[in-house]
Amino acid sequence: MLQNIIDELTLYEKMVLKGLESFNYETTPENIVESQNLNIKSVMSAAGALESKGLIEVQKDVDEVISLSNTGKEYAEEGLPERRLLKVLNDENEIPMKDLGTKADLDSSEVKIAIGWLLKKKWAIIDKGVVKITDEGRNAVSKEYSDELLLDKLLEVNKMLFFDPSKLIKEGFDLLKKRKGILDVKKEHKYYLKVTEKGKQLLDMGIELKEEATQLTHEQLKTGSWRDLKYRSYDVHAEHPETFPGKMHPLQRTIEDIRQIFLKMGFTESRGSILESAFWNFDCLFQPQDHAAREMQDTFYIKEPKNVNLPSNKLVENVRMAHETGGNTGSEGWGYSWDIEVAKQSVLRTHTTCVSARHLAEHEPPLKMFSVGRVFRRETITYKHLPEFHQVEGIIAAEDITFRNLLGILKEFYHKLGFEVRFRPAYFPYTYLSVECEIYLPHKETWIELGGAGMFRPEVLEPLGVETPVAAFGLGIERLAMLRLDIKDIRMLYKSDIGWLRHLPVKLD
Ligand code: FA5
Repeated sequence: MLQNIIDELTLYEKMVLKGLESFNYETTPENIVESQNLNIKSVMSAAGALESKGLIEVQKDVDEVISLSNTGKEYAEEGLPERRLLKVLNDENEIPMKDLGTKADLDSSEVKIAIGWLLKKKWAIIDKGVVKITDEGRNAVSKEYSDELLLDKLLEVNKMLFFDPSKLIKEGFDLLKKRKGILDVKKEHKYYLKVTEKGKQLLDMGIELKEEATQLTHEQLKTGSWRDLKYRSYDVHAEHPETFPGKMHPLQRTIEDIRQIFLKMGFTESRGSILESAFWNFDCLFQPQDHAAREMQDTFYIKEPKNVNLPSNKLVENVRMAHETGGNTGSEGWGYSWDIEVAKQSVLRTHTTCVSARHLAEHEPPLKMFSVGRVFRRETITYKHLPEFHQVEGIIAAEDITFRNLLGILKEFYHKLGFEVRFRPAYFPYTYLSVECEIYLPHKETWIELGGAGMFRPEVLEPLGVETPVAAFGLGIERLAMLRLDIKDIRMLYKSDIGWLRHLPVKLD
C-alpha cells in the first residue's frame, strides 16, 4: 500500500519530502527551494499534491507586513521634510515663510508638509509670517525621533511584520501612518510544511530519486529502449474535478429498461398513434358509450379532426352487436342502442389498450406483443397523477394461456426490475378475471397501484375474430420510475431539475 504511494509520487514530490526530512520533517517552502534547488511554484504544487495524499500538512498564515513606498525610501535616505527644515532653522534661528523652499531645498508641497510637522512636533512657531525655532526644536536637532528610527530600520530590513512588539516601532508607525504614501501595508501568505506520520513512514521505507520518463520519443519506441525507463504509476485515487457525462433521462432510461425486459421475454413491440378513434379506445374494448371514463371531464376529445375513419363494416357491426345484444359471444351485451357517430369521435388515447385491440385485429395468435406510449387523461395534477403519462401494455394470446400465466408473467417482469408484486381483484369492462398489480414500498410500509391486467372478455375477442384466450395488462411507467428513483412526487420527472438529474446514476438499479 505505502509502496504504491511511493511509486505514484512525482520526482518533485519526492524531492520536497526528502527536503523536509533534512529539515527534521518541517520547514518553510523557501528553505526547500534552496535546499533542493527547485523553484517556489514547483515546491508549492508538489506540497499541495503531498497534502492531498495525506503525507504532509500545509499550514497557512497571513502576515501583515509593512515596507517603504518610494517616497518613504526617499525620506529615509534624505530625511523627513521637517528635519531638513529644522537643520536650516537651527543655523538661521528664523526664516520668513516665503524663503523656506529655497533655503531648505524643498518644493512647495514639501514646504507645506514640513511646516505642518514642525508645528505638530513643536519644533517651531510661526510669528507674523516668520518661522522661528523653539527650544524643543533645538533639542531635537541631535536626536532621532521614533518615526525616523522606523524609516531607518525599514530601509535596512526592507520589510517587517506589522505586529512588532517594539514600542519604538509602534510609536513610529503611529506617526508615519498619519502621513500619506510613506508606508505600504500588505498581507502576505506564509506557508509552513510538516511531514505527517504517514509521510514519515514513507520516508523510513526509503524514497529513491530517479528521473522518470514522461514523454516517449519515436527513437525510444523504435529501439525498444522505453522498456528500460522508469515510469511513475498512475494514482487512480487522485482528486479530480467532478464531471457530469451526458446520459439518458431517468424516465426514458426506465422505458428502455422495460423494453429490454419484454424483448428478452420474447415479446414483439408494436406502436400505435396518440390520436385514436373512440372506437378503438373504448368501443372495441366493450366499454359502453355512457361509461364514466368516456365523459368529457375524463377524456380529451379532439376538435380537428373531429372524427376518424372506422375499420371494416364487419368489425364495426360485430362490435355493435356485442354492445347491443352480446351477438355471438354468449353474453347479453349492454342492452342499449349503439351509436356509430360516438365511436367515430377522435380522442387522445386514454390508455395503450387500444394498441392491443388493433394488434389483435391484425394478427393471428399465438402472439406476445407489448407497446409503450403516452396516454392522456383529464386529471388534476397531484404527487401521483399527471394528465399525460406513459403506459406499457401487453398481450399474450395462445390456445393454452391462462390467468395464472398472466400473473406469472407480471411477477417475472416486476422481479426483473427488483420489486415484489401482489394482486388485488379489480374491475375493467374488457377483462374477466381482472386484477390490479401493487408494489410494496418498504420505507412507507404501503402498497402502490401500478397497473391493471386480466383476461380479455369474449365480448372483446369475438368481434375481433380471436379464438384463443388473451391475457392483457397495462402498467403505469411514471409510478414505476418514482419507485426506482425513490422520489415522492411524480412531477419531479418533468421538472428538468439539472442538479438532481446530474447526480443520478447512469444505470438505474
Ligand atoms: C388502465 O389504463 C387499463 N387499460 C390497464 C389494463 C390493461 C387492464 C389491460 C386490463 C387489461 P388504469 O386506469 O388503472 O388501467 O391505469 C393503469 C396504470 O396507469 C395505473 O395503475 C397507474 O400506474 C397509471 N396511471 C393511471 N392514471 C395515472 C395518472 N393520472 N398519472 C400517472 N399514472 C397513472
